[in-house]
Amino acid sequence: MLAMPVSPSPASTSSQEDACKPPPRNCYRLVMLGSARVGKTAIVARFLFNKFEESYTPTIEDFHRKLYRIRGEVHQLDLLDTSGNHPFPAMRRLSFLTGDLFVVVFSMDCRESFEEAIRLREAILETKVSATQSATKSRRAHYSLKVPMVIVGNKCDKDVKTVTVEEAEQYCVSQDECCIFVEASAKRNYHVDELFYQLFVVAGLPLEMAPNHHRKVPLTFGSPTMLPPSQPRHKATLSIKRRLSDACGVVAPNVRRPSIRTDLMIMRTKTCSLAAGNENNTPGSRITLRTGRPESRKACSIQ
Ligand SMILES: Nc1nc2c(ncn2[C@@H]2O[C@H](COP(=O)(O)OP(=O)(O)OP(=O)(O)O)[C@@H](O)[C@H]2O)c(=O)[nH]1
Ligand SMILES: [Mg+2]
Repeated sequence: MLAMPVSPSPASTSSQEDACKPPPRNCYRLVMLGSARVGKTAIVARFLFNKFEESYTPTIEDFHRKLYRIRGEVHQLDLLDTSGNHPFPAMRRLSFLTGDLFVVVFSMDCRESFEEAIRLREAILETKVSATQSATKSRRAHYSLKVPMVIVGNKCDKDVKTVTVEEAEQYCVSQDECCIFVEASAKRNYHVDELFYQLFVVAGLPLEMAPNHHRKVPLTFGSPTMLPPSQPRHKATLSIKRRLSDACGVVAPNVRRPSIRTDLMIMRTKTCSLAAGNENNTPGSRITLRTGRPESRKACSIQ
């Protein structure tokens, strides 16, 4: 996110993959957070593979990548699926700082997980603000951040619910316009596409990235991570519907998680860029950092 370009992580190696390399400004990291067993991994599995597993396998940390070609440009979405047990607090903090977009999940039948989702949102914002204050070496500035975030009430297929849609919605409304609530069920495939669509809307990212808005490219298409060639320039004059149908995406296979060292570099770049208050009004820019005085407001952007 944020104004300073961050190089895509060195997960791709071959020259064919290099041909599909997105410019740094088109690389985004989405972090899945929430209590254990609320359905984070199930939501990711629906989003990437349209699959659902009844059995439960606790996650330690999983990393996925999806590549898109949208209106001639390559975009890269990295997904970090975290553990609800957060065995490594330092890793969790790193995920707050390297994340551009967040999906914070709770289960509609578990009140404690809703309270944890609220704590997580607060922790993400506090961590980003305090890292920014350290970078500027200023404790006086009052920062408020807008971070694209969907709070998901998963397992809405369950008969017994201990959290109401109204209170979850009310909480998000009390935050800012970049925080929205979506009720979903990974099991029934209810609103899973919708929650990602809403997230891309508030983040200002291309809406073609949402599951139903691009063509899925089969892995058998040449090199596994090879996206079809971009369309000729004159396609820009085509109707929106036609251009949307030209968007395509593929889940990159066998992607390694970037090293912690790379993450630390990404974190430093993003924090410094937030602290610099670098202005960038490109579409796709929604992460904002505001100082207390309106006249000195600066915007930071997803790059
Ligand atoms: N009824 C119902 N069950 C679900 C739903 N989503 C996930 N589950 C089940 O809930 C259990 C936990 O799902 P996971 O996706 O593994 O949960 P998680 O949040 O990733 O858990 P950790 O990795 O431990 O943090 C699994 O048995 C899933 O099958 C849902 O929408 N409805
Ligand atoms: Mg999991």
